[in-house]
Amino acid sequence: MKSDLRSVIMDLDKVLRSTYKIFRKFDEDRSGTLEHNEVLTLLKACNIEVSEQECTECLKGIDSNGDGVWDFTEFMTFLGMIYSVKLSGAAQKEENDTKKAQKPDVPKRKESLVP
Ligand SMILES: [Ca+2]
Repeated sequence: MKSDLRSVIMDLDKVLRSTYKIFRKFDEDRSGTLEHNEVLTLLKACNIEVSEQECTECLKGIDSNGDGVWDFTEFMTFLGMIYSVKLSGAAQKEENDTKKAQKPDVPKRKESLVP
C-alpha cells in the first residue's frame, strides 16, 4: 500500500514536470502566467476555435484569483476541464455503442402482419 502510494506520487511528479514544460511553452513571454493571447494560442492548439470574446470569457471562467491571467494552477484546472469533457465524450460514445450492440436486428416489414 505504501509503495503503491509512493509509486503514484512518483508518477504524478513526472506528469506535473512534463505538464509544467508544456505550460512554459505557451508562456511565450516567460512571465510565469498565460495572458489572453497565450490562452488563445493554447485553445487553438487544443483545436478549440473561439473568438476573442469567447477567449476572454474562458480566461475569466478559469481565472480563480481574478488577476486576469492563468497561473500554472489555473492551467491545470483548464486541463482538468478538457480531460473531463474528453471522458464524458468517451463515456457517451461507449453508451451509444452499447445501445447499438443491444439493439435487436429486426428487419423492417413492409407488409402488414394482419392478413
Ligand atoms: Ca505569459
